[in-house]
Amino acid sequence: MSSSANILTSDQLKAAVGKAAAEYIKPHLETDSIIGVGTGSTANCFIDALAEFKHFFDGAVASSEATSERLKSHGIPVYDLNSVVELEFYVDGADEINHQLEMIKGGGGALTREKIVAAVAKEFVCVADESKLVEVMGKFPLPVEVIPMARSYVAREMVKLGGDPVLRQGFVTDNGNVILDVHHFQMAPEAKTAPKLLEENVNQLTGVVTNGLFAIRPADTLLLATQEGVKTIK
Ligand code: ABF
Repeated sequence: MSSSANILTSDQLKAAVGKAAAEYIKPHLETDSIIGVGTGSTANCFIDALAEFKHFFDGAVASSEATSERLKSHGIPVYDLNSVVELEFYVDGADEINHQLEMIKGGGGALTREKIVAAVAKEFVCVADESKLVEVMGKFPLPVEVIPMARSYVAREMVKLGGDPVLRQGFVTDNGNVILDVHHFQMAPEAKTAPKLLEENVNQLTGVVTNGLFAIRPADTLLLATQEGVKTIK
């Protein structure tokens, strides 16, 4: 048998980390607990694993319509964030994450709702496979959610900041806005486009709803699926 037979596929890594996240939060669940749940294929694996424990907690807040549907299909009640005071955990994937646990998110277009739910949660648990862990972020284009009438203005400002914006074609967010995917930002710690600074500067532009950098509020915990197993990084 060749050694490649033992290499886990991307789907197997996602399934492993989804299960690990459900097990990570399980000891903290109370019958009245509400969990924040993210969007994407890794978050979907978490939802599927969480369903096994659905009798140990009350319900969830979803970061997208797609997640809401998936939670409901498992019989997990979905709450509006405005009716919830506290979320112990928010579990979600990322497009890139660095060693400071700062992330680029929003490849799936749900960045604004993801950032809102994350803001309420006490602990942000990022679930990712090892392909997402990088030294310097920026290879993955930074998603920026923009009010439609501000699209061209914000695109010109992105160019001034050194980025290369591309309108995500045929895509409207759950909030009725458009996404600019901004390429070529180099987010080295000493750069003018270092993650926290860039997050702040892009968010200050009129017409920007939010951007996909999660650096001001990074993840608290990274569950990283590797070929050697799931690692917990704080
Ligand atoms: C969400 O899902 C996003 O913020 C990110 O864009 C994406 C990652 O998706 P996947 O887990 O499918 O790679 O968490």
